[in-house]
Amino acid sequence: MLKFYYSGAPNPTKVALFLEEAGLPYEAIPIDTRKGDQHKPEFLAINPNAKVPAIVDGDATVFDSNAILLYLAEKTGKFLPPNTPANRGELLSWLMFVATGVGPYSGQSVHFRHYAPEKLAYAINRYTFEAERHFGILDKRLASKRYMVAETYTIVDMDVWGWSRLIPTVLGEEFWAKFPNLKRLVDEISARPAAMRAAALKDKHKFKTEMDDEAKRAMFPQNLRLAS
Ligand SMILES: N[C@@H](CCC(=O)N[C@@H](CS)C(=O)NCC(=O)O)C(=O)O
Repeated sequence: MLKFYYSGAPNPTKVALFLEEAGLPYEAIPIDTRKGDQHKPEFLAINPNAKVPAIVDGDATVFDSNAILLYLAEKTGKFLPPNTPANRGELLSWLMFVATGVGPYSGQSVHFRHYAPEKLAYAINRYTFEAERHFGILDKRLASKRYMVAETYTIVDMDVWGWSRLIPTVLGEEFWAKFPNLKRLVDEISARPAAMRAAALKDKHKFKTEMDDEAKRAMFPQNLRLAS
């Protein structure tokens, strides 16, 4: 059975959404990143980048949420737009846009707003500005389209859902008012039974919630260099 290495964070949750939507049987294996599971040799053999999500599907090992979404969609033939070069181009463009823009800027915005030891105005401004700009581009796209690519619900919508549903944490609750079209898509997907199951997956395991010294060492290893 497909092994899914996960935590309750946004990147694993979008893969959980695909697995639930597609009805693929899988074994969910918790990686508690606040306890440092991501750095264990057995997990590094699966994802040398020490992050979740990752999957092992027979002899295929895939890491990085966007790569996994594309791999699973192509393998199953599900949640892809009609197979034309134009749709394929759009699919790849928006997947890469989320992978290289929405995800990293949102992650850094969360880091500097909520976890950095100092409230650095420059960093907070830089990353909230860029995260907001990226969500604005998604919102504009969705002003004239029900879904991100073609006329159907695809892996790009799942990808967008992963981080967008956390806009209150990334930017602040008040920001929803700026992205009404994106909110419409997020609300539509969040109401799907598969999305509810994906979001609830984190409750199947007791993940550590404290951001104590052990968690900071595991998740922010750059601090060790500062301390030495
Ligand atoms: N580009 C990767 C990013 C993965 C990533 O940053 N995962 C986070 C959870 S959303 C993680 O594992 N954090 C633990 C850590 O950084 O130690 C993807 O899209 O899968």
